[in-house]
Amino acid sequence: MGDVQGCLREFELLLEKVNFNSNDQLWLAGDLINRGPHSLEVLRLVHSMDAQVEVVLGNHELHFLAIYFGGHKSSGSDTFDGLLGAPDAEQLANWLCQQKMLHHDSSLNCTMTHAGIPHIWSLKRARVFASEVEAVISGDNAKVSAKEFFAGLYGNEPNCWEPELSGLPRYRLLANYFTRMRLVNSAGCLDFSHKGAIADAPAGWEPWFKLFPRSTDKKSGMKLLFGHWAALEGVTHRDDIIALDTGCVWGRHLTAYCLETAELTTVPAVN
Ligand SMILES: [Mn+2]
Repeated sequence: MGDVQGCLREFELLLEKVNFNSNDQLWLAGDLINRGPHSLEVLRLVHSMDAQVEVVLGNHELHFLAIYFGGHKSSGSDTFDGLLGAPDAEQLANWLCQQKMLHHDSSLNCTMTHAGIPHIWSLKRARVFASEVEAVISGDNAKVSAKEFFAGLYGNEPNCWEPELSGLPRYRLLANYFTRMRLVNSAGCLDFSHKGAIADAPAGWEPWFKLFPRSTDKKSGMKLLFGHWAALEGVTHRDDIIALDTGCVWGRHLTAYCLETAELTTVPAVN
């Protein structure tokens, strides 16, 4: 499922509509929280489904963790005050710190990240880079603590990948690729200004998935699932790259994609 963003009612309705039961697994593409009305309740529900859920972190989870652990303040557009003040906020924040930046299932040959994977990395390399960020967030990096990472998370620089990058700039950029990427140039640099439709992209910049190499074997080729970019309205023009954010929090739809059948199920936004 794509970005729930605190839309509890639609999330529950979509789980009902796909007949989600105790034998099923649910993959969530990140941005469970913020902008919508029920961040705390959505996070509690997903946390309670832990054994059946694969979550990758989105920019809104990282933003919440940057406030909770990194000393940052909420902005006026944030809607997770209820979560920040909840008695179980620490438990939920710690649980988020154990979640992934990238989830890969080799038997299904499917990979999910919140924003995508840039064409300059192989899938193998992306998995290594994701695990680097996961180690920092879960407190397993000897040089950069989770607190330092969250304190220094914000920023658009550097915006071009270089293997030599180290320390905080490396992990900030990796987190930006996995959670904020939309447009890239041919060198794989990130643009942070454009959030709208592809047709309005500035010259020299393209959606990351347009440059991402297609698997040579169409039948056994891997699938890539992502959220984050509501303005795409679920359209990538590629059957191997699935855009799941269909703008529920903006009054459109919440979408589920069945990994076995490629069937899409949606529920409209409630309000
Ligand atoms: Mn996002």
